[in-house]
Amino acid sequence: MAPAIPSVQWAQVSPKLGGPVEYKQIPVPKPGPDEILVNIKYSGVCHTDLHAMKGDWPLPVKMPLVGGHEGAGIVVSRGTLVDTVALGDHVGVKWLNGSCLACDFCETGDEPLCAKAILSGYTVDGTFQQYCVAKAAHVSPIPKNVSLDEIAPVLCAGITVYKGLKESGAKPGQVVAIVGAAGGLGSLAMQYASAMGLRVIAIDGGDEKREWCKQLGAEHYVDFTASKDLVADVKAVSPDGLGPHAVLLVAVSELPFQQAAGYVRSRGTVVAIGLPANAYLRAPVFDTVVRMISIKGSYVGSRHDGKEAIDFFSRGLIKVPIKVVPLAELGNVFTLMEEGKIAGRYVVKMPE
Ligand code: 8ID
Ligand code: ZN
Ligand code: ZN
Repeated sequence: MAPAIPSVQWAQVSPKLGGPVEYKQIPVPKPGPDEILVNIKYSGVCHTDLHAMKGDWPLPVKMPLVGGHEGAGIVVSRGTLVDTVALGDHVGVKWLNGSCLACDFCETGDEPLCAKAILSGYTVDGTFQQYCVAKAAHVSPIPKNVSLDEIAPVLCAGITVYKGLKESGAKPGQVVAIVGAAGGLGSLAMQYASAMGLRVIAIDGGDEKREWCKQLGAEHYVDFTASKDLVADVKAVSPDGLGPHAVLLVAVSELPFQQAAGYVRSRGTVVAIGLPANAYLRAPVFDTVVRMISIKGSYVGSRHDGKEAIDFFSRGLIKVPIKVVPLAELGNVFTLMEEGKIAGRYVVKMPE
C-alpha cells in the first residue's frame, strides 16, 4: 500500500526578496485536476534559484516562495483528469512546470516560449519541499533503474545545455568553448558535448576548477582569472588557431558575454544561456557581418529535449559527481554559490 500523504511537510521558504531561506514546516499542497503530487526525494540547486531569491531578473517572482526546479521523486497522488502518469512512477519536476499546450509555440515543440508558461520555484512553488505539485503533461518520466539523486541536475542543467549544444549547430569533431565550465551547467555541458562527439575548451577560474574540467573531458582549460588576453588565449588552444566553432556562455557575469564574439570562429555561433543580472551582450557589427557570426539565446528545453537528455544519462554517457547535503543546508549552498566556490552541482536530499 502507498504510504499516507501527511498534511504538513518540511520546506525551504524564501519569505521575501533578498532571502535568506527559512527551513520550516508548511502544508502539503493538493494537486488540481490536471496535476500530480510528487514526493520529491532530491532536488538540484541551480544558480537560477539564487537569482529568484535575490530578485535579479525583470520577471516578477512569487513571494513567499518555495524555490527549486530540479526535483526527482515519486508520484503519490493525481488529479481526476490525469491518465498519463501512474502512482509510483518516477518523474522529474522541471523549470517549466506547465504551459497552455494550445498556442503556436506549444504546438511546435517550443513550449518554453509559451506566454502562459508557469515556472517551478519562480511563479509557482518548486522542489525545495517534500511534496510538490506539477502539471502531469510536463513532468519528465525517469526510468526506475536511474538513481534519483544523480538525475536531479539533469532536469534543468542537463536539459538546458543539451538544448544549447543542439542550438549551436556544432557538428561531431568540431570544437565548443564552454564559458563557466566548472559550474553546474558547465560541468554537464562538457559531458554532453563529449557524448555528442564535440571537443571541449573549458573556460573558468582557478586551478581547482582546471582539474575538475580536465576530469570531465575538457581538452584545454583557459583560466579567466590568470589570462591577460582571453581572446588570444582561447584562439591559441583551438586546433588551427581560428577559434572554436561554437561558444556556450553559462557564466554568471557580464564580461564573458562581451568577449565571446572576439574568439568564436568565423561562421561560428555564440549561444547565450547564463543570465547574469542587468547584463548586455556586445559584439562589433563589422566583425559580426564580415565573419558571419551568429549570436543567439537558448532557454531550457522542450519536453522532447528533456526525454533525449535523460536518455543520454540513462545510457551511462553523463557522469558528473554530485555533492548531496540535507535540505536543511540549502542556505549554505547558496552562500558557496554566491562566492563562486562550487565545482559541479549540489543536490539537496529531503528528510525521510
Ligand atoms: O534556460 C536557461 N538559459 C538557463 C537554465 C538554467 C540556468 C539559464 N541558467 C542560468 C542561471 O540562472 C545562471 O545565470 O545559467 C547560469 C549558470 O547557472 P549554474 O551553472 O547553475 O551556475 P554556477 O554553478 O554558479 O556556475 C557559474 C560558473 O561561471 C563561472 C564561475 O566560476 C562558475 O563556475 N564564471 C563566472 I561567475 N565568471 C566567469 C568568467 N568571466 C566564469 N567562467 C568563465 N569566465
Ligand atoms: Zn535551473
Ligand atoms: Zn502555450
